Amino acid sequence: MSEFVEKLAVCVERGKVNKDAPYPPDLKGQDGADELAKQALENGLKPDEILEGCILGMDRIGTKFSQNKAFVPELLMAAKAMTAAMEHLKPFFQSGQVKRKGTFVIGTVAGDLHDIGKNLVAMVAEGGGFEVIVLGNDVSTAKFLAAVEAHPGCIVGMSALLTTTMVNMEGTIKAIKEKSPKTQIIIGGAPVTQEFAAKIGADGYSADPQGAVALLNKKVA
Ligand code: B1M
Repeated sequence: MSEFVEKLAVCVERGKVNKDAPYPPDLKGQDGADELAKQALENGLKPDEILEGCILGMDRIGTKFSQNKAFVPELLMAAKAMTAAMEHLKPFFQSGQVKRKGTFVIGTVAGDLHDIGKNLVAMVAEGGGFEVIVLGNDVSTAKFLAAVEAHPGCIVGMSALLTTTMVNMEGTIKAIKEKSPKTQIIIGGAPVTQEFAAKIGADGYSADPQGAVALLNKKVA
């Protein structure tokens, strides 16, 4: 791995957005993900190598988060740093030169306004190399169905934070499977369990964002 890629991975993991960013204090004044991604391209690194560095950094922070060794603000800063680097890669994604691993459509189910956890999953999935379509919260079955139609081959993610809304997942899964039996659906959220996921016909369950990305990786392998 090139020095740039490792440095970029460290910036994403530590949430170092750019040179001016005061966070994290021990990296103050040093180049961040923004400058490093730009320099890497100028030095002839391939865009997918740069993406690899970002994915590595997100993977490291995501794993720490799963192990309770990192917390929500650190994950948010990592996502911000990753976004800064990805800005430089945008033209390569748009031209098709760099390919995403797959498309992940995610939303919080109908009746549920909680969206912090879902947003974290979305950020880590993007950091894991997926194109992520965020449908928002209180997402109706019709909206999930429209997204599945608009993004053929996508994997669907559903989040719920309330015991009263997690039950809505079942009907949405049923409707998606009826229309598009091959669509893979993964679910999560504080009250959701593996047992519940199996009972309602979901194709996977994860308790945290990193686990969700591991599921996505398995599904596109
Ligand atoms: Co609400 N709320 N809330 N709330 N709220 C809870 C969830 C609650 C546990 C609080 C409590 O009573 N102790 C309780 C639910 C009880 C239950 O059903 N068992 C509750 C309630 C009752 C309510 C209202 C009904 C309150 C009322 O109005 N009487 C109401 C419902 C509104 C609605 O949705 N229709 C309500 C409203 C709200 C706010 C709008 C004020 C606000 C949400 C703001 C927002 O999201 N923009 C809010 C908040 C913030 C919370 C708490 C405090 C925090 C939730 C959160 O963001 N956690 C929460 C209590 C708590 O958790 N301490 C509570 C942090 C987040 C990172 O974790 O979302 O679990 P989480 O996501 C995790 C994992 O679950 C996982 O990854 C994330 C990162 O680790 N994950 C996935 C999530 N989705 C995943 C999907 C995956 C995989 C993993 O694959 C697809």
